[in-house]
Amino acid sequence: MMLSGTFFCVDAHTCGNPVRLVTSGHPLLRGNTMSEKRQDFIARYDWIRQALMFEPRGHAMMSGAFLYPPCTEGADAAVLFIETSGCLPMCGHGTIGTVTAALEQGLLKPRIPGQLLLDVPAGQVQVSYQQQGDKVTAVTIRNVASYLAIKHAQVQVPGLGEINFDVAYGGNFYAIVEPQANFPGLEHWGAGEILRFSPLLRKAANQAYQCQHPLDASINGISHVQWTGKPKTAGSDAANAVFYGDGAIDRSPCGTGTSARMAQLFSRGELKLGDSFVHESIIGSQFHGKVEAVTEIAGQPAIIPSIQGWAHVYGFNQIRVDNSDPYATGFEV
Ligand code: PYC
Repeated sequence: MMLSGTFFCVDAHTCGNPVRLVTSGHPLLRGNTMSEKRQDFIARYDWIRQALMFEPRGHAMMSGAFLYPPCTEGADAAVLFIETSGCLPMCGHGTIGTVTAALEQGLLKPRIPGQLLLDVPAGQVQVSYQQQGDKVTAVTIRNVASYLAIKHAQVQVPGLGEINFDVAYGGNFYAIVEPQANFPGLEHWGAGEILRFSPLLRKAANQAYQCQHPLDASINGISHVQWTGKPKTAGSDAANAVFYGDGAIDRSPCGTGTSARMAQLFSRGELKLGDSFVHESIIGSQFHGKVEAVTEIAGQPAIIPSIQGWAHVYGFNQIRVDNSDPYATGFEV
């Protein structure tokens, strides 16, 4: 059912990628966990996501969140992520932007200053942040357990040929493509190639391989493609470009993508416990990652990664959705 409504939003960006924190118009969601509430939102309220994320109110990269009361004892709040690609189980740049906007606007009151515990659909994340006056200057997320799900996968991509990749989980499942015969490395590609080949690779990968989170069957399928290459910015260890939705390239280095990449590198011994990993986006913005702990998920080796980044609030938006508008739930081109 499609309804009308007015939504107040704090618009921000995390290292260049948008975060629209919706501060009113929250639907009442069924379920005891954020995973259950996410599924209820998808079943009954997806029109809100479509209206606020797609054109003409949003754009291909648009991404946002709603804050909800916590689902577990001890947590400060819960986050529901909305995006052009759907309702993500976890979003790193989204968490950094949500925390920054919510703290600066007085929408979150941490019980312990400088720290937050957040329920998200993929589990729980610990957040620490720094402030200078009223400005939040940095946010660090201790993310959900991240792991290498499929090693040495291979598909034929029309126009490219055979592409080898790994699939890793960092809150979403990523096909991670490293330089190889038919992919010269990100530094040799432009946005045109990423936008052209990513959906083809994702489709072929999802046809050939199945992935499902061992503890939550509602988290499944390869939703994002991560192309890797050499960095351009001083201090970066590596560069990536993450494709999501139908036509988006993350302008940030992607928090869950960076977590997945760290899990992949850890599994090969290229990162060790305590190592840091500075990841650079397609526009040169950086996330500072670290392997915080080694753990396991259902018997599979995994890591707890952290990602640090910053966000800036740039506007306040009152968005009206009216079901007499033929584009009430937006469109994609
Ligand atoms: O930062 O985790 C992230 C993310 C997911 C999709 C876009 N950004």
